[in-house]
Amino acid sequence: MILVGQYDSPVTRRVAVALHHYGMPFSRDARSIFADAVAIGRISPLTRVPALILDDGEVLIDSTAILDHLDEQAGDRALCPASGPLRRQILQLTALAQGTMEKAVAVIFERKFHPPAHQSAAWLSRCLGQTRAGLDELARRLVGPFACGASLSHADVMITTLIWYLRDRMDEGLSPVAHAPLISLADRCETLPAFQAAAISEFEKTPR
Ligand SMILES: N[C@@H](CCC(=O)N[C@@H](CS)C(=O)NCC(=O)O)C(=O)O
Repeated sequence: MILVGQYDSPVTRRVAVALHHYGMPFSRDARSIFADAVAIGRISPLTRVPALILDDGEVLIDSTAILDHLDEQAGDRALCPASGPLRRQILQLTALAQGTMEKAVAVIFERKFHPPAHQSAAWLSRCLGQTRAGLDELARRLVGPFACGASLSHADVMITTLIWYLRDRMDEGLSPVAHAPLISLADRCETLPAFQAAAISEFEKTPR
């Protein structure tokens, strides 16, 4: 399998963490969605990452759909049970963290693609508010010791890759006080072998 995408993409990194956690061998295509947009667009029609190229050449897109396939292969080791209330809880918390990432990305892309005079203050303020609301709600819903209880799940992975992204890219949004439980969960997860194996190399950190 080939995982397409750089690890500064929280959704790409969450697939990588799951692959390492499941012990599934894979190689990387770490070309950039910006510098290598044409090449990435040939693999992934929306020019977005992650994509996962399976051994028979089939290309899967979208982290949630990719993980759905990997979880099926992982069986009992899956980071989300196949059914039941815990599955619902994990999927909801993961969706909240993923949605929070999308609102942060909207802020970062507005600033990246528009010079300050052309940026919409109303849009930035809305997206920043949504980012903060997502973080507040995530902090409120954490169960402990992991996000949804006793074991690591996709929710922990998405929260951890999100926190890395926010710390790297935005000076506002993440509060060391209000969001302390999220930060300490992420710091703990970052020490686990699957996260360390998916560490972010210097070359894949987009300059601010
Ligand atoms: N829902 C998708 C989101 C994918 C996504 O937005 N990826 C970003 C990187 S974090 C991307 O490739 N953006 C490039 C673009 O939208 O032009 C997933 O979970 O895989």
